[in-house]
Amino acid sequence: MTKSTLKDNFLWGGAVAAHQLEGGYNEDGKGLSIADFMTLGSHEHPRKLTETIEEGEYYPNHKAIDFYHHYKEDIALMAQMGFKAFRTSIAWSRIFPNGDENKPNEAGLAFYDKMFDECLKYGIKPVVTLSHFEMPYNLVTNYGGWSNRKLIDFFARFAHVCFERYHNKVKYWMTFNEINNQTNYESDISVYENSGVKFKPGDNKQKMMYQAAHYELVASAQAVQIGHAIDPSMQIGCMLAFCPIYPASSRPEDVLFAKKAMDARLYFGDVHVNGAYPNWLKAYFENKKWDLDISDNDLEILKHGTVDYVAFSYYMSFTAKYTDHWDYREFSDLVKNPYVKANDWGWAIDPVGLRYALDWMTTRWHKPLFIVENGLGAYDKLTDDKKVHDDYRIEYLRSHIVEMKKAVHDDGVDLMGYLPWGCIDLVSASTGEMKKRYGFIYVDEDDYGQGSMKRYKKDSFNWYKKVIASNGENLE
Ligand code: BGP
Repeated sequence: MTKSTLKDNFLWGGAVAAHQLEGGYNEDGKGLSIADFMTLGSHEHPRKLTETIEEGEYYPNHKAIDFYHHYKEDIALMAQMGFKAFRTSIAWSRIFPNGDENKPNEAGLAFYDKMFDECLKYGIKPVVTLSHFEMPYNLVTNYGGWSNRKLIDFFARFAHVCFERYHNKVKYWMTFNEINNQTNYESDISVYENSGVKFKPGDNKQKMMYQAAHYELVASAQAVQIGHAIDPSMQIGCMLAFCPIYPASSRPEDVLFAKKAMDARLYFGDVHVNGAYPNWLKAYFENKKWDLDISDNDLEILKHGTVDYVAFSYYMSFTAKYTDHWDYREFSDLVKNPYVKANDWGWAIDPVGLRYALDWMTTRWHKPLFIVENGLGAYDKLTDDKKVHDDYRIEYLRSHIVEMKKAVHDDGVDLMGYLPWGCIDLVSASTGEMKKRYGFIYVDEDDYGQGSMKRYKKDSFNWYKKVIASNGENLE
């Protein structure tokens, strides 16, 4: 047999997040999280962020796919596919229902013990995100989310409890999911999901975003130090949403603008990896004359809490055009790329962009990389004989794996693993829909939580099983 491109211990598997699949939103002492206040939306109508749980509204994360009660069955299916790793998050409000308590909720901790044990039983390594769009809601109402410095301590306590409790079971961690998504600060939902910050009219959104992000970066660096002190064998990474931003043309202004737009979206990685803000951003803050709360002690913490690896999601690329300002705005500066197609939600399908991402990050950060999300959201049809013929998903994943292998083989990228998003169908983060499906496993449930909740293997299930068994050599 020829040697495969990917290393022998390459982590094949899949990824999910607690609030998008667990359900059980108020069971065993769980507190309400920000996701519990997000209604069902669609591609056309954004999800509403309500102040209370309103009658007559549907909140899809309350039930999700009820993994809280189905986890054994679901993990058994993942084991059948040959998963080496399973990425999920720990719902912060299961452990600290209000976020600001001194003592954790034992029932919440016990759930993750059982769930991780179930993974380990099959040799599946848990890969865990500490904060994935699901902070306790009390931290929003009583503290203003991450606009408040106090959250650094609350997060440190949460991280400490998780590392202490699970360090023998979980070796791969990430601090904040897609921490850089909030650079899209014109979108209320992005900043709310990342930071629990709700804007009021007249707020300087951009400044508030940088402040909240700073506290998160400090909290992340602190968590890395806490984790390493508890158990140096734990690998603690950051997690970025990587969307290459191509220039719309070879016009020098477009090229420079696209570069600056990428810097703005990815400076988080510079801070996580280098332990310091990049020069351009220091200059930017100075020129803005903002009175940001960034202390010398914070900068020390950043310096000593650099990450072990960089994890990232990759779904799509963007293309940007310079107009009359150098501040990149996701809402107004993006243009359609004529060279790539898009899915039904308008997300560009660009496998070459994945190789670009891997190459770009390796050149810039020289760290091991971990693909912890990638996939195609699509409408699936369950046939009368309970099959799902999702050849479009197979094609999407295959083409991305081909480019991923080129990045390893031709560009020398140090890649830890590949964990496609939503390995089992779950609630969409952006729209709250069930019908935007990613899974290898179909869950019989509609947007309103109706259905048998039965699980069915899609065609992609057997395909992915072969991919894993051959360590990525058999993609047919
Ligand atoms: C990322 C999030 C995930 C996930 C994924 C797909 O931004 O980290 O939580 O949901 O995107 O997005 P969506 O669910 O909106 O299709």
